[in-house]
Order: sequence, then C-alpha cells, then structure tokens
Amino acid sequence: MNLIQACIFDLDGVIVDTAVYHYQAWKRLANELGFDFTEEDNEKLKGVSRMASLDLILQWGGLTKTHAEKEVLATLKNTWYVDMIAKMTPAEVLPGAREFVESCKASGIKTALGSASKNSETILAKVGISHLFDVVIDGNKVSKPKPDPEVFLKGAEELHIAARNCVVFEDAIAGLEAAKNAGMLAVGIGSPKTLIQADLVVSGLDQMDSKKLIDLGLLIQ
Ligand code: B16
Ligand code: MG
Repeated sequence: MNLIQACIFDLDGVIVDTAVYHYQAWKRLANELGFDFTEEDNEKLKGVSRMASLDLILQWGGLTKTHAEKEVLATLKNTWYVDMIAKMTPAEVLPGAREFVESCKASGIKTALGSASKNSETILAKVGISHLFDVVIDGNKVSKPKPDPEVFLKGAEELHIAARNCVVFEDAIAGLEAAKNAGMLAVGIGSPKTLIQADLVVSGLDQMDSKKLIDLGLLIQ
C-alpha cells in the first residue's frame, strides 16, 4: 500500500527550466544598471522570490535603491521575463516530468504545484500541463518565502491531505528545507552532494517511478 497520498512539485528546476529565462532577464537588468551578472550568480537565485532576488542582485552590484525604485526595476525584469515565457512550448517540459505527474494521478495520488513564481499559471498553460495539477499554490497565494513551509502546507490543506502523507519534489535547498519544515517527505532533484536535506535524490523526474514512491512511503512513521 502506498502511504504517499499527495505529490507537491516545485516548478522551476523540477517541471521546467525557467532559470535560463530568469538569467537572461536579470543579466539585462544588471547590465543596464552598469554591472555584470553571471550564471553562477543566477544559481543562488533559484527558488528565491522576485523581490528577494532583486535585493541580492543590487547588493552584488553595490547599489542601494528606494522601495519605489525597486518596484520599477522588478516590474521591468518581469516584463522581459514574461516576453520570454510567452514563447514557451510543450517541448520545454523537463524529461519525465509530464509522465511522472500523469502516473501519480493515474494511481490516485493528488498533485499540487508549490512554486515561488507569480507567473506559474502562465508557464503551466504555455507548456500545456495545467490540467495535471489538482491545486496550484504559487507566489500569488503565499506571503512567506521558502524555507518557510507556507507554500507546501497550503498545498496540503487545499488537497485535504495530511502533511505527513505528502512528498515534495524540489531542486533548491531552501525548498527542501521548506518541505522538511512542513513535516513532509522530500525528493531532491539534482545532486546528492548539495541536496543533503532530501530523503531521496534523483537527477530528474525521469528517474522517478511508482516503486521509489512506495519505498518513500515506508519512511512514514
Ligand atoms: P517570478 P520556483 C522561482 O520558481 C524561481 O526559481 C526563482 O528564480 C524566481 O525568482 C521565483 O520563482 C519567482 O519567480 O518572478 O516569476 O515570480 O523554483 O519556486 O518554481
Ligand atoms: Mg525550483
């Protein structure tokens, strides 16, 4: 019997790779402000909210801005980012993601999205997988960023599933911490060397299957 009753998926880095578009938009903003922004810098922004990302970038560039100026800059970056995600296609769903979420649904496991992004509904629609998620919790519905567990607890609540019966799929350390803070099981998507908080680490959802999910369920006390 599978004790896992719900799977909650992060978006960027788990279902799609929107980090490349965030990178291009933040780089353009940093360059217009007079400094550079590298792919290494971008790695540190994975799973971090838009405003918190901007704060970090301004700090790296040695700039101080007022709240109103920051609103303008964040909106500008988002305009460029939205232009890019508007061109996304179903081919951009990461390998195995669609198949694994479909297999969860087929076995009666509830599915939710748990993302920091305020653009998640647009992205899901563009890549054609909105229908695969029973519930979508994103940056528009939560006020506390990961590692706060709010996004995942809200997902479990809307699905009417106890936190202990949920498993979260995350590529960011802060996201895995949020899952653990929520009292949920956590699967890291990436490298076991960095994602040490996870109960299981796989390189992508193409490496997940129902057997691994059942084995994870056995960890529930
Ligand atoms: P937006 P996730 C996160 O998505 C991204 O990893 C992060 O880079 C981004 O700043 C954040 O969403 C907010 O995105 O500007 O679209 O609201 O990994 O939580 O799915
Ligand atoms: Mg992510």
